[in-house]
Amino acid sequence: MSSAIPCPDEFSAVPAELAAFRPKVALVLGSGLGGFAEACDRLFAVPYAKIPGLPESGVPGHEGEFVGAELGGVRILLAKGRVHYYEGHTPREVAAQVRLMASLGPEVLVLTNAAGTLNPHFAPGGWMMLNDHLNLTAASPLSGGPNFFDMSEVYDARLRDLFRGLAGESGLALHEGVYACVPGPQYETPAEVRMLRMLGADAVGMSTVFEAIQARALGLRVAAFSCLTNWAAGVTGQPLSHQEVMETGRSAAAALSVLLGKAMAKMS
Ligand code: 8IG
Repeated sequence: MSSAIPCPDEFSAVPAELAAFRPKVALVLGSGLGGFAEACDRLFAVPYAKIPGLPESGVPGHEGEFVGAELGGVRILLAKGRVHYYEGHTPREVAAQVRLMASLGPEVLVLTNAAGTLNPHFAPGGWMMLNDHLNLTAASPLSGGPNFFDMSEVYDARLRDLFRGLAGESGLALHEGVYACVPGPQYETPAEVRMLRMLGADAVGMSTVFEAIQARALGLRVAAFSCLTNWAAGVTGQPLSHQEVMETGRSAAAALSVLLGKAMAKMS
């Protein structure tokens, strides 16, 4: 059990309900995945805007609130919405949400995102569990320390075993692969997509990696999932739309809810 990390001075006034909550699991919901919250028994909600020190998002589909809830009899803290590097926030600001959640003492952080698929065997509409990442932003939330942090197992192998087993039992096709994080905000050119495939990436997106780095540096065990919403540019010749991303996310959220619900009691 990881002990609660003292809430850093950067959050001067955390609303009482949130400050007193002791989640076992923290979960960040990405684009279009906010619907997951409906699968949980909601205890309270706190809009990000009520938490001084937390940056605010302006992207549609990122509602911007913490929800304290129960799922499978386990306390879970949901972060509905995140801020992104491409909005002009620093990597440290992007990871502020994780530092706040970590201060409440969860053992596990589950990160979700919407991403483009680069792997011809991973069709849109499916889920990919991250087994590693490529940080292609040339930036880090740990700038200034801790330095030389070990990154040999960012995405916890035991959690991956757990999720792989549960997905198999429930007939959910769960791919596993490498997520490349790019700065954005624009999508890739076809040449960039070819480059990413040569580098060994299976999916590409603009989030998650700073949060995973921050969480590991604070001693949390991390699992992460990409909802594959589109073929990356140039794979099919179709242009990408944010609308399509949101719709695919909503229907795929149900499948992940089932998986997380089953995993909840076993994540220790
Ligand atoms: I959803 O194809 C989603 N996010 N960079 N490329 C990048 N980010 C994405 C993509 C994509 N799809």
